[in-house]
Amino acid sequence: KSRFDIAVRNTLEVVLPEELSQKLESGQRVTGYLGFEPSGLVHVGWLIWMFKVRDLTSIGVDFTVLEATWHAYINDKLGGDMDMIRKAARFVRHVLRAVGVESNIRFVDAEELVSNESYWGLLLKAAKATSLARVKRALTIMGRRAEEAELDSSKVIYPLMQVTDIFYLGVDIALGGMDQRKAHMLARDIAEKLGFKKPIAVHTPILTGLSGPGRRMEGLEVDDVLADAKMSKSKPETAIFIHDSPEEVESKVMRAYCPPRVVEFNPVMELNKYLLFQQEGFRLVVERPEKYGGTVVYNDYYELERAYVEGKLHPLDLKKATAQSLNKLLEDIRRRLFSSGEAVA
Ligand code: NAL
Repeated sequence: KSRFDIAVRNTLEVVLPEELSQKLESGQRVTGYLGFEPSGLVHVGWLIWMFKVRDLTSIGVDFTVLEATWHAYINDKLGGDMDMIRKAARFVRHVLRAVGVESNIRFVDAEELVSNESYWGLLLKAAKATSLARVKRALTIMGRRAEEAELDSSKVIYPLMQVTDIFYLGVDIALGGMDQRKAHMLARDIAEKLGFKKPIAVHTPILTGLSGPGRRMEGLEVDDVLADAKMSKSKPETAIFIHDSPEEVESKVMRAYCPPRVVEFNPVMELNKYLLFQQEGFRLVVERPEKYGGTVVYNDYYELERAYVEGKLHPLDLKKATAQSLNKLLEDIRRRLFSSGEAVA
């Protein structure tokens, strides 16, 4: 596999692929980064970007992880308690290590960034180059709707901070879930005007929450649908956390939205596609009594998808097998977390 192939596997989009391949082939040092809001708990959707950080660092990208502490404060995480937010950020470092991210990585926090005096001038320049309407539309990057810009005025500053972070760190690659594309596209659009390089945006899939997409999706832009339907810590009933007990994982998967034959916004199928089948050599083993077709093994995701869409695999059987495999994956991560003595969030 080429470095490019490794960089783009399990992504939904790269803006632009040509820029990425050129950068990777240039022989120059390549930098990348991702920001996250520390919120205490880590759900399985985060494993998707963590695996991608592992991919990028494994091909030699120098990666910065931004612990977006002030951003979490603005977004009302952990009751706005900065001490808690900081602790939650440190915990995520241990999870990243347990996932196998070890080299080519450094961590910075938002407090460090904003303590630099040039940060604020940059933020004002980004604000000058951006309409209020566009900032409001970008609020989906905080998992909120545009109207929520009115809640308190710090919310309007958040998207501007995020693009400022990108310019300030001057990285080649901005990695994030698909829900972050409005920040990344904004950064790309105003970069030239402000004299910065355009970040190459790499977007990973967003897991649908366990209760399914819910509200009607007609007339909404795809990023707004994602922001609304995604698995989220702020809606705990929609999420599987890495510290959930095997019984909890099983009962959550068994209760999940999983319409027969439908793969769109089906969180159980997505767990297979974006997490389980992303592991080297993974196979999904579905154990069924002989009268229901007997045990069947799927060697790749598309085999599974075909069987599911054709109605050859019942949601209940899919759920059982998925829960079992997910528990195995989480068990490995938890074991490595425990052995580093950092099991408690
Ligand atoms: C992601 C977040 C915060 C700041 C960032 C800065 C640069 C690149 C990515 C960043 C967190 C993200 C979230 N908005 O809600 O998870």
